[in-house]
Amino acid sequence: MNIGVVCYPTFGGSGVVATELGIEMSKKGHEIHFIAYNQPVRLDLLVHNVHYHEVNVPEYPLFHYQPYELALSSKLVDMVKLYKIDILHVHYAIPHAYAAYMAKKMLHDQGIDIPVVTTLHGTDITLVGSHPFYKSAVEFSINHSDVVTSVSESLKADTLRLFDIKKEIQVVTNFIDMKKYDHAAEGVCQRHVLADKSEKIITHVSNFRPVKRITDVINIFYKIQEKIPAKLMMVGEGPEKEAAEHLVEELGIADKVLFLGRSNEVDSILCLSDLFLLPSETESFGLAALEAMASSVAVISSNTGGIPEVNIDGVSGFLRNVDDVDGMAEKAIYILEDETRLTQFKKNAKEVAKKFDLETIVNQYENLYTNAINNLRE
Ligand code: GMT
Repeated sequence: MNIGVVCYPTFGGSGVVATELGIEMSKKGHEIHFIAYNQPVRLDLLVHNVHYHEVNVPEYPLFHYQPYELALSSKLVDMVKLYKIDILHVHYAIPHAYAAYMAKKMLHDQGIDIPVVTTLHGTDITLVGSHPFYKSAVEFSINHSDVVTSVSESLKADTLRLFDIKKEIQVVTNFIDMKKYDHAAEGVCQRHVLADKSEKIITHVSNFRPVKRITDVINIFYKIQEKIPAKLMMVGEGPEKEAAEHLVEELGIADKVLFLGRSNEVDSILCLSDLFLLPSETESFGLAALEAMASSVAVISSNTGGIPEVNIDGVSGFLRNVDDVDGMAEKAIYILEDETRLTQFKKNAKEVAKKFDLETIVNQYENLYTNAINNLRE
């Protein structure tokens, strides 16, 4: 198959899922065309059947807002024709599903029919998509996709609750390449680089948006380090970073918190971590938590959205209500204070993560593409 993939090219989870799925599909012999405004961060182009096509939106004085959807839909039409793309898979509904719908209509006028698969990832439904500013267009583009998938049961339920959906939504969960996380076997985890032997390593990875409740991360860690020698690794960049840096100063823990910025070395950081913190306000899935679990890192998280489908309470870690900083800190200390208990939780985390190993999920997407193409040809 020739597959067109539209995604955000940033460090966000939807872009990561889109990129890794595309790469896996290329390993199965499919021709993959990424179409985005930048090269996706996890994309390595040294593969003959993976291509990247950039969407350009030149500035023009009349435009207060650059018409990205228009440029994207034009680019999709051109790429589908030029590379004989059989199917378009768009990740994150806004504005990708809308642009794909427009492209599909334009192509139809030229005698080309192409199916569109839309994968809903999270805030395209919850925080942003259901806002009255966008709702009608998001609802329309979901209902006009040939196939709609969501990354968790919880996100599917949210979509059905927030929109008038006429399409079936298939849950295809996010996935992980377990092989990538076999660090222990490779002996590559360099704990001593970041912390003393006596210190536990706690990690948070995100794009530091308000939804991630970054100050909760700092406050939970503050309580942990009062009881247990520990370091906190803060990985990522975003609007809440400055507030977090100030809080760290105010609490007098600057020597225990490392802001590591955006990193392509997340795997190496997780490899040396003991505990992962994800106290988000809302989270459709929590790919960052799954990556941590695959690295044998126990997770303390909120119990919102799809997180309970990933982090299992009392097994791979613990879940508490959003805002329950004390409860999350208490459970973190409970795990960290006993070496045998910590080892067990870390082991469990990896076991739970195995449920999301990529092979099954990638096959699910492949079948879904084949069916969508066949349905359109019938
Ligand atoms: O929806 C977003 O906030 C953006 C998106 C992203 O691109 O980072 O994150 C969502 O998609 C991820 C991949 O499917 C999920 O793991 C995240 O839980 C989800 N984020 C939220 O729901 C806040």
